[in-house]
Amino acid sequence: MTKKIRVFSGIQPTGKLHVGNYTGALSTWVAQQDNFEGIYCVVDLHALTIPENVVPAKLNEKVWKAVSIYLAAGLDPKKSDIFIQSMVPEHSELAWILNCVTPMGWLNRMTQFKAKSANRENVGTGLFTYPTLMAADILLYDAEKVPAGDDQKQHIELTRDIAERFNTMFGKVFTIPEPMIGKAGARIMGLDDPSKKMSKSVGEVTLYHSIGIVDEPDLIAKSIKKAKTDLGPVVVYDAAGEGVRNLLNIYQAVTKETDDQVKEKFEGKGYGFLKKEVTEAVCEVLAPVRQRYLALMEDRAYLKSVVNKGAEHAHLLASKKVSQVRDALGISFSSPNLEKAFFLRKELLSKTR
Ligand code: AQP
Repeated sequence: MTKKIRVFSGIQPTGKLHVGNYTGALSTWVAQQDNFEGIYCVVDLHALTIPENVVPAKLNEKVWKAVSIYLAAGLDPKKSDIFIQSMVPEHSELAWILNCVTPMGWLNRMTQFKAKSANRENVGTGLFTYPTLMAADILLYDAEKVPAGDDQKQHIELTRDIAERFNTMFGKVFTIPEPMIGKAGARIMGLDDPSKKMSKSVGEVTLYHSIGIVDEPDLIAKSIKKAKTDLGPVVVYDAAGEGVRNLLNIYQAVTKETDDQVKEKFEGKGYGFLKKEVTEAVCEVLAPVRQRYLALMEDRAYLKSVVNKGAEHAHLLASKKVSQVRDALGISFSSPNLEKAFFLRKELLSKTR
């Protein structure tokens, strides 16, 4: 039997998960789950990087919603590990170590930091070092591929640079991962402003900005109806402006039709027809996900059993990797009471959750 390729990916529970998260990430995870050894987590520690947006009770709920969406989209916990990032403390430990080997100049170049820190008065250091936590997420598991949307390409390239730098300085510890970015659906833009990426946090507060993965079909239809199009009356495929291009892209990402098929279907057609077809195609894919999601949200015990199992395996892999890292750095000291401390912490957590 050939060894499966190990992949890691995650989504931040920062708002309303949208069709871009589905086409850019989730749908690839699901499509490849028989071929890959998948490790997928809800990256709640990343969601702390803009603390003004953190409302504890809401964050907790968003984490469970994201777990439900992973499962409702078709991830099978028998085939992939599904867990919550903060359940595995090695993510934070490795992130600190990687912060120490990452030059500030590398982080300064990150376009997502520039975009997310712009017009913000208080920018936490966590937002600046977000990419090193992401590098830790990936490198902890020796992931060979990282399926993600186009916006994460720069962070995955940085992860490769950090891993190579560490390996050169302290010996070969990390596998160098590769980005796995699809074509259609790797960058879905906002319906209300197609010059900007569709975003979870914007979608949560701005009606008709996004298509939520578990939005009601009526809301999806209304949002697409209100989507910005071009000035001309009909679709001109090769010269489509950003609004029409975005709708064509969404259609292609959910139907998997070829460029030629999409062109033939919409060339010279009015925007009303385009919007109707996009709505039907999106609802066909997302309506069953919504049904499964609603049922899963009623079964917290099952969700907990899934993430417990996923975290147990992830923790095993992560603790091995951190031991290697500590050995390489000469800091392999362990507290004699570590196991007892972990046990106590587990007890406390199970009482508070
Ligand atoms: N608009 C998008 N089109 C295609 N893929 C996208 N992804 C995100 N937005 C789009 C992909 O979804 C995965 C999870 O994203 P993330 O949680 O890491 O955060 P993000 O890229 O910062 O996503 P958002 O939606 O823009 O969140 P907020 O609003 O919280 O900042 C990744 O694979 C990402 O590429």
